[in-house]
Amino acid sequence: MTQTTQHTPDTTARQADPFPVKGMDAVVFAVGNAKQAAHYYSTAFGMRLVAYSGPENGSRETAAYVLENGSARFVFTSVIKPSSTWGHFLAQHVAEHGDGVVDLAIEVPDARRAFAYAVEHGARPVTEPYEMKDEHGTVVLAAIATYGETRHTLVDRSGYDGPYLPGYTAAEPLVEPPAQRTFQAVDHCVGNVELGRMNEWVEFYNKVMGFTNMKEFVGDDIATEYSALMSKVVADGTLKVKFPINEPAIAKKKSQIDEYLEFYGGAGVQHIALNTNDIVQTVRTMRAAGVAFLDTPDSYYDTLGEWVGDTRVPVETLRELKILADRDEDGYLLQIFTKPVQDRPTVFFELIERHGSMGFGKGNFKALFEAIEREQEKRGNL
Ligand code: TYF
Ligand code: FE
Repeated sequence: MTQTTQHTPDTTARQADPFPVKGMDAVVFAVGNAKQAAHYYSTAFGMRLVAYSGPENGSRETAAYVLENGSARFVFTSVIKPSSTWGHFLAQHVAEHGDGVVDLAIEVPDARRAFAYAVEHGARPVTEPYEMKDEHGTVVLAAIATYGETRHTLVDRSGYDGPYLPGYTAAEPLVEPPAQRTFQAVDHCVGNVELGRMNEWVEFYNKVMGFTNMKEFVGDDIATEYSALMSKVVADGTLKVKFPINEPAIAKKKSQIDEYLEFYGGAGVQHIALNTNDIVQTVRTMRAAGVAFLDTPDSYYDTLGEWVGDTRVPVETLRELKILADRDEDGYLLQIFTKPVQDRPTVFFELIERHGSMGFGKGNFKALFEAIEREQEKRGNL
């Protein structure tokens, strides 16, 4: 196997971080119907609406709903009537890609410096640094392009204490949030890129953001044997922002990455992983609310105990809920994947409960990719 089991970044000089980040600021989705998306992520994912922008508070072109769960922040935005460049971009994005992620916004201590560094190191500028102000203070924003039509907005909100950004007003949760929080942070955000372009995008993050490679990856041999994809992970020096990048591999079957690229209409965000402290309760809550997760065969659980050892959750509970488990020298993790959350076989979510392990579940890649292939087959795309 080309996968190694060390998860510390390959960095030698950690003292002078050229591109300091505070963490993910928001995952911004462009969707056909943000009002209904806000409802789904409230009722099915247990998130809470905290801010809103729309015609009622002066935004006549777009509506946007900001939902949070711990430090995880999702923004769902729709076009009401396009007039500006942004409105036309959103309308075209939804037409071409369906519901998807337009922006993986990163919180930084200094957006001007981050933008300048990124552009000097080869990033394509999307939006020059600018300030937004209201009675809550000032936010500095800038944006650079990444794979496909996705962007990274760089956000300095240290001088701001409003509910999200100027232009947004505070909002109340749409429904009573679940008794126990379903998840509390974004663990990683995965991009799918075109065949042969993974290394380019890994180098992009190396150069533009000073991100380093984590040592977990899916290499050539695994790719041709069963995964039909190659994958590498880049992360900032503190591992707060982790971006795996996948590309399709030529294998016996049509790659799940090719299926994504075909239906998304190019490169884009494939999945968002969410940290939970109690994956069992979260999966129960989300399943009860109608969220569909990938299935795992019983045979996986018949042998799981032999290699994964003891985990917080008995194997029989993992089997009941189809939760996957993996262990490395740092500890273990529990994870599960939703099916795609829109009609196109594109964006999905992962729930991950980490106990020491900083990996991505490489011990599950075979079972996981077989489960994804069963779904591809049902869709007639294998
Ligand atoms: O983020 C990861 O690397 C894991 C595994 O299409 C994974 O969640 C990798 C590729 C993929 C689905 C999951
Ligand atoms: Fe993942």
